[in-house]
Amino acid sequence: MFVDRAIVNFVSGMGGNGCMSFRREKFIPKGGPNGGDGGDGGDIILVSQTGNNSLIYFKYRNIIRSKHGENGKGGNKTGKKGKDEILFVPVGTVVKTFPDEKLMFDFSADKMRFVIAKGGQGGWGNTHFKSSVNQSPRIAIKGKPGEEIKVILELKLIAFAGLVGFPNAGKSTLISKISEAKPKIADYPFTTLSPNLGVVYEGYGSLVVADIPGIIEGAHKGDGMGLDFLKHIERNKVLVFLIDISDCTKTTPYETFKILRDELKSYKTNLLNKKYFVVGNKKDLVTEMHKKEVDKLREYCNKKNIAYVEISALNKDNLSVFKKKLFEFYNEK
Ligand SMILES: Nc1nc2c(ncn2[C@@H]2O[C@H](COP(=O)(O)OP(=O)(O)OP(=O)(O)O)[C@@H](O)[C@H]2O)c(=O)[nH]1
Ligand SMILES: [Mg+2]
Repeated sequence: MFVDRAIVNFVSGMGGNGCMSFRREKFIPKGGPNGGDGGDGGDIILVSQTGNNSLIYFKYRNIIRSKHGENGKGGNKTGKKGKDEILFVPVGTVVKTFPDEKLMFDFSADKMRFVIAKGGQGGWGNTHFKSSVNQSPRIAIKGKPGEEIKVILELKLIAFAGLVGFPNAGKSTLISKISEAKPKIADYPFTTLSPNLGVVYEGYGSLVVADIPGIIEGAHKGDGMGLDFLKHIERNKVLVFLIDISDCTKTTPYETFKILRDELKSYKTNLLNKKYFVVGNKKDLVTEMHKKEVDKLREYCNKKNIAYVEISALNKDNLSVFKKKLFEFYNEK
């Protein structure tokens, strides 16, 4: 199950009490104070981790606690510090206050640490209070309580791959077949008006794919859906050029691919430096008449060493090969 929001109470451990004690040994009639300090309570620390894609761990835990510190003991023994509770969250998690949703922390990269609740301080034992005027202090301090905080953990999805294609190419159909996403699908252009995200699983791995509104010639000047979707593409690591290979009415599949590349280039040249591969969709509809045009796109990709996969999103044909390719890119460093 994919979980992108959880409300959690964190309660860190109390500090241990300071100890009141005096040395009592044979031949030492008036031993001084020797009560040790209490140990601090354990902290609760969140750490971001790539490869972790869900907040499911937090979903059914209403309260998460760390351990209390141990009390100080005689013989100047300091109590043991309570064990820290270290919890992993996906990169892209934000911590917000409850209930007013103010941003507290943004895990924007791997291995970031945030102490969400600090353990209570251990109390001083009576040794600490010894002074020239008070040789035998009969005072020790109790450990401080830990912190208690209720927050919202939310996962901002950062899509690994973006589906780039003309309107009607089948982008929404594809994402609906490889993930739980349920975007609107229809036989007319500009069905998708804002990006849909879907999580794709393979074995133990998972990644996020974005279904982006269709791109047309002139998109970089604001035509069609305008520039909004191009902004989304900028955050994707890999671009998937999805091309309807059954459609040669206005442009051939090869020309379609070229127009898409040109649009990205006109928007921002560095978009062309992103890793990408090409997917020919609607192979079930390719007629004898257009086969040659499909060959042209495939041969071009082969020649240029661009990975090319042919699928029918609607019939789920060859989707396992498509997913495999996605994860190949994902696992590349
Ligand atoms: N025969 C066939 N039809 C498909 C295939 N994939 C998608 N379609 C159909 O193509 C039409 C457009 O599909 P969508 O998934 O809405 O296309 P889109 O790329 O998301 O379109 P926009 O959101 O408008 O950019 C729908 O009628 C789909 O049923 C396929 O592999 N084969
Ligand atoms: Mg769509």
